[in-house]
Amino acid sequence: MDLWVTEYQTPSLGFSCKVRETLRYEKTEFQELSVVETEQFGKMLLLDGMVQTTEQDEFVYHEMITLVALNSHRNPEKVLIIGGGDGGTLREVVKHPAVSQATLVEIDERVVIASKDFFPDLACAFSKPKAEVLIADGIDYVKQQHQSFDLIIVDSTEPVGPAIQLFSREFYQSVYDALKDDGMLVVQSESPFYNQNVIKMAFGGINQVFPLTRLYLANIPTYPSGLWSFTVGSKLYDPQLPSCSYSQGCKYYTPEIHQAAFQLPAFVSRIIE
Ligand code: AG3
Repeated sequence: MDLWVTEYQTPSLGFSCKVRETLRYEKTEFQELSVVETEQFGKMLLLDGMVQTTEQDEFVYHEMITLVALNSHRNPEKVLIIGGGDGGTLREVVKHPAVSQATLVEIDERVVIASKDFFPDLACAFSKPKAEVLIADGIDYVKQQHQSFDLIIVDSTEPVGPAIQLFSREFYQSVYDALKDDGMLVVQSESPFYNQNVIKMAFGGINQVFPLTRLYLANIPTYPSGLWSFTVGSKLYDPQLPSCSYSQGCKYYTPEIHQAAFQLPAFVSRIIE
């Protein structure tokens, strides 16, 4: 038996991993969810055929989507995570000493359940005292909040299916209103090689709403092209300037990486000009 899983990253490019075992395959109310055990990256979670996380490289994404903002906001006490049902982002947030409460709002409970069943290193966050997990629509949840959070992190899938509105200007405006006066927003904004339109949409939308918008990069081997972008919108603090160097137990993030991540290749700068 030669079993492989392939994500079609573009219509003419596939990323394939040899599979030892299929651990779960289901159609949830919102999407198609699979968990496979790969030879190369350990267990892998896919939603609608797109790699979300793997045991071997999850640390890059989860450290980088959290620590850049957590270490540049002066007092990130209350944090909201939209999506991120696997728990990896939540794990990094609750570890940070400045955080006193982290709320995760995930639309699809089956993702949380898959994580509890197969990814103990991610799901460990759910039971931490600082963590609150809600199964709800993040867009509706954010609309009901007013100046309640220091930091909001959007750990979404690609802008297809339930996630599409998470890349709209209207949503960024509700996030702005849900943040305190010195609040920050971080979103995952896809690959500069294959998803330039998504970067333009995220960066452009955030830039219309927030006084300060910045893009930074990280290397994630299982995501399309391996080069991944994040966009920050900030009301006050410059995300490029860390005020705290917390990086305990990190495998990717360092204070130097924090600075370096904002140095953009010329073709990436041009996308957001
Ligand atoms: N969320 C972003 C995954 C995007 C990957 N895209 C792809 N494979 N085409 C990851 C969730 C991890 N907590």
